[in-house]
Amino acid sequence: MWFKEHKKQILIGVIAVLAIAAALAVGIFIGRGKQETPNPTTDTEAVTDTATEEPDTESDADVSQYNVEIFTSGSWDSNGSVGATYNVRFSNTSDADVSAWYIEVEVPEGSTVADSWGCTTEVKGKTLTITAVDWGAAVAKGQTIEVGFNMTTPTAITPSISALYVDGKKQDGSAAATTEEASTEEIEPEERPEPESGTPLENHGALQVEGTQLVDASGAPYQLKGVSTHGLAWFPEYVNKDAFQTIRDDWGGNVIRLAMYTDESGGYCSGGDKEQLKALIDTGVNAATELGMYVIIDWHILHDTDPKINQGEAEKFFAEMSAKYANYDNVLYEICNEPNGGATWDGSIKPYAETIIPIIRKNDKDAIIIVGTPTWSQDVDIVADNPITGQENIMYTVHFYAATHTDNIRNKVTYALDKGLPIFVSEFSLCDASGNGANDLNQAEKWFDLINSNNLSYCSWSLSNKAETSALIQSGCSKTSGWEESELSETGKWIRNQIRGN
Ligand code: DCB
Repeated sequence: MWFKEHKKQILIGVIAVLAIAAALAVGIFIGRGKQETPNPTTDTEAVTDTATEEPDTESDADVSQYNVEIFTSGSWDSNGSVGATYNVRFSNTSDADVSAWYIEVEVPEGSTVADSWGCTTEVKGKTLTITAVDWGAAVAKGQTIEVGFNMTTPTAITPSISALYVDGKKQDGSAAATTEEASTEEIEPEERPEPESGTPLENHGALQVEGTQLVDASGAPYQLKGVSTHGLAWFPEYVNKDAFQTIRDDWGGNVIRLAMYTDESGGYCSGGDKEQLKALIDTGVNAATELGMYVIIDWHILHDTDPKINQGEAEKFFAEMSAKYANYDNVLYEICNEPNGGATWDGSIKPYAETIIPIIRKNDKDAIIIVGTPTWSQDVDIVADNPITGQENIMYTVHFYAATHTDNIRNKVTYALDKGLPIFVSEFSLCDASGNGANDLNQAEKWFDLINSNNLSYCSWSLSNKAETSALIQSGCSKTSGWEESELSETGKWIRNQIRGN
């Protein structure tokens, strides 16, 4: 990445090149080394990682810089394993305040964290993610903060920091490498198949967001109505053109959402076959395109509660998708299905979105990008108080399961719309939040009053015959397209009527 900027700078002028050369010469790009433990009473070595942002080559010689180190301050034997207290010291030597930061540290498999202060921790495989929270998260310029935790490891370790993220931006040398890897200049944009004439896409073209409203190429309000697949890895047979055509012609739908789980079994980041999953997306995108339907590529986080947990993979994935489908006016990107657990808007989701959006924008200047919201995509009120700024064509998800989510979530939607937040109902069903249990059609009606009176777009969960209430196809029916009404579940019949406007 910085190499490209070099090239650009060379074109811009010798002075800028000299400035960068000077900056690199003093080592501001990346420094990494060891230093003495800051606590003389400890017996373990301290490791310092210095990570700096790229020099700001555009305006002045303003160089942001952070210094992060991790060191132990005491260890003990813990039934043959090693327990230790770890401190993470973050110095904000940049000239701007920091509001969120986290680091990744390589640890041996089987490491467990007992308690922490000023941060939360999560061990996944060999990666320990330490996220500053509460008093640890905001670090004013010039300030140093120390957070800590106790961890048990199978063997004694000298921890070292592999990545630093500040306000959603990766800061260390590997960041350049990751971005370089995620660079998609060698990906040829796929040629878009011509949609049939008279299709939704032919009639409405590239969509945009105006205020809270989705509008078509002519600026007229437009509502997307359709279905979401179940997990692509679990129900790949429904990703076919005939199925989508049934949704278009028999149901009156104009959008299909392709749900790709990231962390459940067979997920993109949890052992799933990446090439196979991308091939399914390609099948789905091209089928929808030939039918002139809109299609959402959904990075379906769920078990991985916080989008930043698999952020590195998401960066590469969306770089690749947006390069490949740059010529497709009908592709929408949904970048994090349902953040939950401890994932907050300010601390995780917004910084994540502010990283992913520019990656997509690099290839696709105006695609609709749909951003998940806290608490399984329910807290649109929180987002409305602090939306992403400086970006166009961004929408935010509200998801509901009518037997669980009622007035209080609808009130959030009304509040958010009043504040000007564009909302997309990219997933919902009529039953409870597990995707199962009895439907509450009374609550579902209330939801659709709200949806239709505000012209909100929606996708119903899910196009599958799984033996659960939210599946649109009866579990006894194995047809993967061309369903008779009698082959639809109670949910399927109700949703079909809704989309048809009956
Ligand atoms: C969402 C998820 C979606 C999930 C449905 C129903 O989760 F985005 O992935 O789908 O809503 O729960 C279910 C499938 C099951 C599958 C399971 C995998 O229907 O067949 O086995 O995913 O985990 C929500 C939505 C809301 C809430 C909780 C969940 N909530 N959740 O409000 O508590 O925990 O899955």
